[in-house]
Amino acid sequence: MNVNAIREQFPILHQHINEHPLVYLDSAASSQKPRSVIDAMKKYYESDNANVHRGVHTLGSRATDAYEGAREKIRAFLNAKSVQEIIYTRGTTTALNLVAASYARAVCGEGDEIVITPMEHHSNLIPWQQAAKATGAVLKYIPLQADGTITLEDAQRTITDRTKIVSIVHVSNVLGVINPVKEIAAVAHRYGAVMVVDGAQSTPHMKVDVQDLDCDFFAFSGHKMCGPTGIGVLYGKKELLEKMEPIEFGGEMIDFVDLYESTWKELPWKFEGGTPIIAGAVGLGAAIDFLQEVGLDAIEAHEHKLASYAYERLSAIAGTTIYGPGPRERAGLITFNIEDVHPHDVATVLDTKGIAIRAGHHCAQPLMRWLNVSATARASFYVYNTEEDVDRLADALHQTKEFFGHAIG
Ligand code: 7TS
Repeated sequence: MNVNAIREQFPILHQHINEHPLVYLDSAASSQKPRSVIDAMKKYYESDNANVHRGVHTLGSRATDAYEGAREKIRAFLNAKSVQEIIYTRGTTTALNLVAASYARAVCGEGDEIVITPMEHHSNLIPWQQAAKATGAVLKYIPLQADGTITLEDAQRTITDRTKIVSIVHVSNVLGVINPVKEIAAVAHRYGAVMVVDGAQSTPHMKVDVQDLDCDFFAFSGHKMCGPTGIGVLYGKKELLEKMEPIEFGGEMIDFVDLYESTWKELPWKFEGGTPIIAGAVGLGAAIDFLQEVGLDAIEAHEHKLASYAYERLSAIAGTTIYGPGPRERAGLITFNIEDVHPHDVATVLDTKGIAIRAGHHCAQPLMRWLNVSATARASFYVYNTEEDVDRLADALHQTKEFFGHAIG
């Protein structure tokens, strides 16, 4: 993988921030976009823009072809059986809310169980809290080990024949933990439960095969994988989606409407009420082309190397705590704190040196409480980052520590 050639394709990276060359280490929040994605969206607006699924005019069919063509790219990317299993959403949050609002409310009753973990992003936690409150179901947690991982044994102990839904993050946005979702799906299925996977942090960084995982639902966001904001996907097994009711009603999703009754279009459109995010779908299709050209295996290996190097350099800074498992078992991000320096101060000082990291609770407040912190700093890596970026981060952290050390002392 030629990182310099890849960097050339990302216009945003070639600028100075606060008089330093930009080092972007916040891709877990949102990734940057290659020129091919920006150009595909520009071309769509400049030459093909129209509404989809209605016009008989040429632009209408071009827009429909672009929108549906991107769906086929997504199907192939995930190795789903059918494009009917690919529902466009606004992102992971909307995708998970759809499952919680439609599927969970239909299948859960008093005393049934929904199983998640304490490492979930709020997007894979609050929708289940709400569904549990609405149905009388019980929300149960697979406990975390000391290093933030979960074990299959604990999953087996937590999932029972009252469990209707298991919903787990594939890769944690805080701990970098990669969860054994395929094995947990097998346990869920043994008890007749469905397996939902939050793939927001895995899909951009590793090969995902929904048939191999045998998950029932899988959610992800375009903007974390070189695509635009405002577009994401819910994959669902056709037999489940067919039984589910839409949660949004209106144009685009109907078959026949009468004064008191209406019927829905077939999959996937019954879940896509209203004029969809057409340019977003086009951009996501271009992002998938880009990722496949580089190769997901190469991307994963590159990030693993960077994260391992960052782990080594950051562990060498006295007073630094790194959260989550060791470098061998983690994805491409490092969440950490420096003793006696608030993570917001760390991020602010780093910004003065042109380095963008995230600080805060990372939309995982229960996990912050488990870690016994109110916030952390996080550096996350992607296809365009280099070892030099890691060096800049580590050097800047040394300086931050000295700066605050002197200030406190
Ligand atoms: N699930 C996980 C694991 C995530 O990391 C995120 C976003 C979401 C769900 C929600 O995705 P959205 O596209 O619907 O917002 N995570 C982060 C983050 O770590 N920093 O900013 C956003």
